[in-house]
Amino acid sequence: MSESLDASAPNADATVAQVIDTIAETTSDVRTAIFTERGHSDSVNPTGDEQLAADLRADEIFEQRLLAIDGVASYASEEREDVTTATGRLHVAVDPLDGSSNLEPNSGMGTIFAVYTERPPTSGRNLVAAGFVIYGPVTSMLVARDDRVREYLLEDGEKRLVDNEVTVPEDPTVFGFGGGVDSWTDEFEPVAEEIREELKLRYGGAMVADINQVLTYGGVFAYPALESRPEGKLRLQFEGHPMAYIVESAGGSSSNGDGSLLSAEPDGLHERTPLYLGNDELIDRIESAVER
Ligand code: AHM
Ligand code: MG
Repeated sequence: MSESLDASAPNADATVAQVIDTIAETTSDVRTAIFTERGHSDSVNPTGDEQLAADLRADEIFEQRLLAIDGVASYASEEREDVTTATGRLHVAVDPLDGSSNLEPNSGMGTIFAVYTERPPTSGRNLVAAGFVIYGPVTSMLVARDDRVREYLLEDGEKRLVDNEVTVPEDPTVFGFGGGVDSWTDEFEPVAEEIREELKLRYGGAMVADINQVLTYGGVFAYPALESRPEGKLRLQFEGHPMAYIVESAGGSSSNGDGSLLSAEPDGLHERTPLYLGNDELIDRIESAVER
């Protein structure tokens, strides 16, 4: 499922490795930003969410560190309108601080990253690697590359491998659905209700942590199309594609309600999408119910 790298790009593999190691190293600075930048900013991001000082700081840190890598041709972020370009072959898209509304209640947050062979906005089929970091009780990192997902614990920027092949467990246990029951559509509500009766609720307000529940215990995470917002809340390029790449690489499925999220091509960099991620059987059931 991952695209093979262009033979004319001999440094691409090395660049991917450098991106992953750089993100691992940068997490210490992001942890510091979470500790020191506790306030609001007076700006909103391109999708209209209020930006916290920590969102802006994390974005600056990743832009600076990732564009310093020779092979990185551009940096795109959920927190900035335009793609910043440099020279190189690979393109990195980042959600610098996912779940930042959890900053105040001191709950889980993370960083999501995606490495593309084309400059965003682009299809998920152009991904060559994706991953996320969780700033939880410990800092952990999941990396999907070459059809395999690996999990690391991070200490002082160093990666320690703890799982060489993360797979979605066969028997699903947990579900987490965003958006609020009152705002669900007539198509989603009945299948959501069925699943609610079968599985145990795990929803924390940061998809990095909620997707990691699914990877750990099996189940489903969804931020569906809403009555008031048919396009959903989460962003295809920064959240949908990388999470779909990770979950599919771990043997699960993804959908936007109309097929794999990886096949979805955004018209704009900050386009939103409904998203459904988890065990195949659950995603099939949801997709049949909500099909657009
Ligand atoms: P962010 O990237 O701006 O922090 O927002 C994304 C987060 C996701 O991690 C999470 O699943 C969702 O927003 C939670 O939204 P809600 O507060 O509506 O439950
Ligand atoms: Mg996010």
